[in-house]
Amino acid sequence: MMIKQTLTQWITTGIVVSGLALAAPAFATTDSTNYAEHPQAQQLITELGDEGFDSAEVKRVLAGAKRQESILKAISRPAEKRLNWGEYRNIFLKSKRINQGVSFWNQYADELQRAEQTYGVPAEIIVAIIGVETRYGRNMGSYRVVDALSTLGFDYPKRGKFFRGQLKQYFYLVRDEKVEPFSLKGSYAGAMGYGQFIPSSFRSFAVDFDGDGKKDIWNNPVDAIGSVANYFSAHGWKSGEPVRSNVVITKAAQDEWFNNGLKPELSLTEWGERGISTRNDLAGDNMATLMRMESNGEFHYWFGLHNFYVITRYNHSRLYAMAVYELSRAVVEKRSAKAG
Ligand SMILES: [Ca+2]
Repeated sequence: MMIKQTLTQWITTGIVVSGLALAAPAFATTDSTNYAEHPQAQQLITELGDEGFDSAEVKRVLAGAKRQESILKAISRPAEKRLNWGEYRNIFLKSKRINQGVSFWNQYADELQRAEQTYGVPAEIIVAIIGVETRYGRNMGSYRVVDALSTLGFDYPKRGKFFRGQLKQYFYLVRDEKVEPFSLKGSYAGAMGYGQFIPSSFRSFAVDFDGDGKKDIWNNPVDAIGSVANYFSAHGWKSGEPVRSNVVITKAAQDEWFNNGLKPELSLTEWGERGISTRNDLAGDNMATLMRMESNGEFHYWFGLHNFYVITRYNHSRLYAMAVYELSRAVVEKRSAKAG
């Protein structure tokens, strides 16, 4: 039950800025990039050499990596920054994705139940993550991971350090998993497999959930299910607790109270003292963040609770977490309707 406010009543807040077309950045095209010769590659080569890697092999891989202009374009305009909630929701809450979620759940019902029992993370959240990330494995990305991480590590200064760190993790990953460095595919940001793990997440959270000795999140949905559940467990998912609640605004609210960070910063009792409460039956010591999202010219309000915050640890976006949650509910409802 959400409170709706018309767009015109709120437009003065300046929050409604969507659909702004970004001009395509003019990147130089170079076919002859040799990342092994890049000034910032030397540190990586040295570090990996010091940590026991063969420097000639590291250089061979970097020299084989290709700069991809489309990666630089894609990362500069992520959907989370271009779309409002209504537009974003429309991508992920279509009946096709909901129905495919029911099928995925039914196909892996035993494994999802085992993941729920092992990690305390509900099946529908695992299903929804894999559904939002890759449409249940149908779209896991077609870039070579080594190209994505090298392009962003060496030619995207804004986040180059982060992606060079992921590239380093990738060298460990392919060594540990005994895979050919050029063989793995992923998203433009180097996210891999059913759940789109970046290399550091793979190394920290991927599990061999079917016991065949391999952590295969690329081809094995059972390993992906266990890995997503383990990620959520490690990031503090609290079994049986709610994700969000409705909001009742009884006093004039200050603009800066809305969408003020992802981490719940006040308890429901403290929000109540500000005149913001909920109709849900929740203890006052639940921590909450106050959210306002635009859809079809209306604003929608929710409290994001602890488990909402945990979903944002997978992708630091409230739109993302909201889409995952709503897809999880839609799949539950469709599945029980079909069973009934
Ligand atoms: Ca396995």
